[in-house]
Amino acid sequence: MNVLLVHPGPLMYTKIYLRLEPLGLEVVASAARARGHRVTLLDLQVESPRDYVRLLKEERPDVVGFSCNYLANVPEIVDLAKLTKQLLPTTRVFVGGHSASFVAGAILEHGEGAIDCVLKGEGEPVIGPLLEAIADTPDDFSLVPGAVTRAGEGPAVRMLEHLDDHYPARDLLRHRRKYFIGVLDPCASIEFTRGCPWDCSFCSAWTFYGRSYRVRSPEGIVEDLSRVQEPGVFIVDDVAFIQAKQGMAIGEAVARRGIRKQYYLETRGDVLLRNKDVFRFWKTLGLAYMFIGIEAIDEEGLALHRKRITLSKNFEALEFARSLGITVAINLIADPSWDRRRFEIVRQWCLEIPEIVNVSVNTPYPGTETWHTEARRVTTRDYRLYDIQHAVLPTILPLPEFYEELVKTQQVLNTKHLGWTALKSTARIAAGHLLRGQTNFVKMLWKFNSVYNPKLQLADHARSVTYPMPLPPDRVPDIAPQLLYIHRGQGRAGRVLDEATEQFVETTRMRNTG
Ligand code: B12
Ligand code: SF4
Repeated sequence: MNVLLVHPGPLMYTKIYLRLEPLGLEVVASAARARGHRVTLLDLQVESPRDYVRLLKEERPDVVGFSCNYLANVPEIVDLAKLTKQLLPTTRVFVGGHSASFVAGAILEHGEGAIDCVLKGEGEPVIGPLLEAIADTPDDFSLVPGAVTRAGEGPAVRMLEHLDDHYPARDLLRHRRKYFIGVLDPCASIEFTRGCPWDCSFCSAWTFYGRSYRVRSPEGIVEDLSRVQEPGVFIVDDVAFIQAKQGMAIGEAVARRGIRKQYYLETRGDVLLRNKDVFRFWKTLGLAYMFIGIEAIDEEGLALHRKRITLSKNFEALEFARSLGITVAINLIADPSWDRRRFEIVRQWCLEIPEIVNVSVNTPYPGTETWHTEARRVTTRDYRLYDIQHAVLPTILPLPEFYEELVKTQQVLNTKHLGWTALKSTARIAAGHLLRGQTNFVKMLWKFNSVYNPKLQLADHARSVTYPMPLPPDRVPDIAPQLLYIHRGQGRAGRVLDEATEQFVETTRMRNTG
């Protein structure tokens, strides 16, 4: 079959700091190709809706599949699906990905018949069966695992058996030089592990994968890395190097193969402290950037997000990360309960530390525990505002003041790490990029004020809402994980962790529970 896979356009975040290849779609494309299908891939982060229409007319695909990892992209995807059916009425349209899995029924409703199916869960094991079902019985996908149609839900989602089975189809992207993160310009993405064994209340990474944790083999990873052309590599794992043994094994395989890249990764403070040798080793292999989800600078905030880590451990982790001599970025979650004083305290703290501080807004997402506890308080049902840059819960400060304070706090990052200050300290790197025709990093330095603007953020709340997001049916006082999971939780059996690491996860998990 002739298949077109599409990643939707950028959200606020990707307009400045980074833009990454749609890795999920690339592995789905790879699995479809392995079954003999012809695949075209379009990334609307770097191409325009006009390119999409042109491709539809040129390719006349039998099937169009959209990737919906981000809730904020739902309206855009629904509109594109409707446009697709207008132009090519017999083309089958489906949607997959992280967020689509949690709001499958609503997406079908919004589509009013333009979306034939939402495919829940991991795409690799089911894309083949779906395409074959479309070829055989174009109006009935009811036997495809994870398929949700207006007629009902198919058999349970299927989990990929071996992460090494599909290498991302990186060759399908036409503008690979547009992907970057900070000075890693251009930058590719790679996955070492999948899933997270923790269960933070604001996060849906664990509910999607049923708290499983799977690893790729060092050989598979090295093979994948050796195919990457870009000098920068973003490791997309939720928490990198949870298991020291695996981190070391991958590192040794990379060193043996003589691969030299610059890496970005994200991890937890306690994992960093537990596996210091792994991170030191990776520094020698090219680890350049690290992101730590600190989330709060007080114990109360950490408990609220059920982060299972103490403040002192987080600060110790920051000290260690600094000692590695790499660029460290951290995230803090701004709560709608913050008043001016609280913002000021956080701002001062951000100014005092050398790290890049990213401030996001506490947002209950479908698929998280907070969605079930907080959803009735939401002030908007506009999907587009669920991008962790807008307030969707009632704020203590009047909303215009909340945004003023938020952007003022985010401005610290702009002052410290963007604009001329950044150019001075990275002049040689920037000049090198420009000589090679790479402009993403340099352009990023002056974009902050055009994207982060309290007035624009406030105005976003006044837009009319064509597709209102549904709320959960009833308040559930005790949310059983089974109600949240997309892939069924299999307990320890679903986690490839040695005994000591499993214990470490459980100890940190139990900390802070009442
Ligand atoms: C890497 C990553 C990013 C990258 C973006 C990469 C990209 N271009 O897509 C960056 C760093 C830019 C990013 C940014 C953001 N992210 Co992010 N990100 C992730 C992360 C850690 C991994 C995604 C990944 O690449 N996984 C590996 C690939 C192989 O898996 P995958 O993409 O999920 O694809 C699989 C399935 O979803 C499915 N699938 C996907 N697409 C399709 C399509 C079809 C047709 C089918 C059948 C199946 C299918 O099959 C794939 C293979 O199994 C996830 C967490 C997670 N564990 O999923 C968060 C996550 C997706 N991000 C999240 C958020 C909130 C954001 C931000 C809004 C804010 C932020 N600061 O993080 C921004 C906005 C980004 C934007 N669109 O502009 C949330 C999503 C919340 C939500 N419900 O919307 C997640 C779940 C993190 C979390 N713990 O809450 N992110
Ligand atoms: S440790 Fe990170 S990825 Fe894992 S559940 Fe918590 S926030 Fe999500």
